[in-house]
Amino acid sequence: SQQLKTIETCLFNEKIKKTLDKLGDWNWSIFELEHLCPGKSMVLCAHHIFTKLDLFNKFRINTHQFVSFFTTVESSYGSNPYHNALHGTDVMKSMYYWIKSDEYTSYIRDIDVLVALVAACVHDFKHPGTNQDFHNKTESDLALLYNGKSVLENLHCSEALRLLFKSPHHHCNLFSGIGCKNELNYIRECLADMILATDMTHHSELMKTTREMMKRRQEVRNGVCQNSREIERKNCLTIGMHLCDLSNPTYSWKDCKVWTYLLMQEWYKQGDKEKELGLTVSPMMDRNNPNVPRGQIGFIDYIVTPLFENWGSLFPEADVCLQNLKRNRKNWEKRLLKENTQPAENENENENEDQSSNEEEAKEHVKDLHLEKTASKQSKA
Ligand code: 8BR
Ligand code: ZN
Ligand code: ZN
Repeated sequence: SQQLKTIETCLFNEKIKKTLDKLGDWNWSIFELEHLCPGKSMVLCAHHIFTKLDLFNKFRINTHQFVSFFTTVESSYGSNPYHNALHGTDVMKSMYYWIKSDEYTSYIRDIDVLVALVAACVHDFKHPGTNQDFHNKTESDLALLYNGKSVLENLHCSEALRLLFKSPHHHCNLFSGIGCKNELNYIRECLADMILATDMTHHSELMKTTREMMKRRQEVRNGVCQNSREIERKNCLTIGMHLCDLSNPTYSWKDCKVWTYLLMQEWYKQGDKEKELGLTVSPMMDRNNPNVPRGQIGFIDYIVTPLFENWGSLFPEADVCLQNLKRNRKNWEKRLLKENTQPAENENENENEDQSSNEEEAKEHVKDLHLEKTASKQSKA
């Protein structure tokens, strides 16, 4: 098929090959790949990872269905500044980092590896660009459909399952090589559990489960109880997924800034809608009253650091994440100080180079996303 040929051409490109070769590093940047092949990062990353992990053979995955599935997910994800296919791909590449850890994979089975990668890709599929709170307070169809609970995550999951199992002629059924009914039911269940776990309202519950895992592991080490790996399988998957979703502050400073900038663009758009509707503007979403460094420091201190510290006591591969997190927190702190010492009217004059280059870069990226949209429209026409 044409889609397959396009992918193969990309995979022969030396620059793309070189970039993909480093995909397993925590500090690897998805933006670099996206610049080389706009709108194709997801299918290329998935192809690279599935090949490395021998998933095509292990699960008898048909290449055409593989390409159809990931190409369709990528082109129909939605073109939000933040919640778009690139974020899905980014979460998959972070999931791959944990899957490369022997300690992590000792808790899960081969089928879980496959499901975790797919779940990461689709975990924000068809995101409307506004958060759950917005849907509930505007009594949107989505809020009514899902009774105000995990409305976005239910949408992501339902749309993904529909694409996988209900697309005409099983066109996108990545799992068509799996004959066993039980195994297929397990896949569906596991996909749903992982995607629904990305709802932030489950955060404290997942933190509690992490602490229980830490305690049980200590007990296993002390010989007090039996090896608990089977009990921990689901926990590793759901917590791992939630952690990958919240990884931005643990990346390189450059990527951390770009992702934050993109999230803010999306939040300000929601803020604008709230103003239009005469609603109270949600915290952090008012473009006339930005509070980014303080918001990020709060997010790092209360959410991301505790999560990664606990996770790090289970998986030593988290060291690099914790180091980045510390540095990034310092950088936000510097910005906060600067904002507080500089009078607002001087803001533009004294704009540091760092900030403006960050925004330029992010804008450049947003442009790419629009290109991708037109490109996929053209290819459909
Ligand atoms: P989703 O990707 O499913 O939206 O989950 C991530 C959530 O974490 C965001 O919606 C947001 O509420 C919060 N968050 C904050 Br605060 N800062 C973030 C950042 N820099 N990157 C990602 N998420 C962030
Ligand atoms: Zn989400
Ligand atoms: Zn997400």
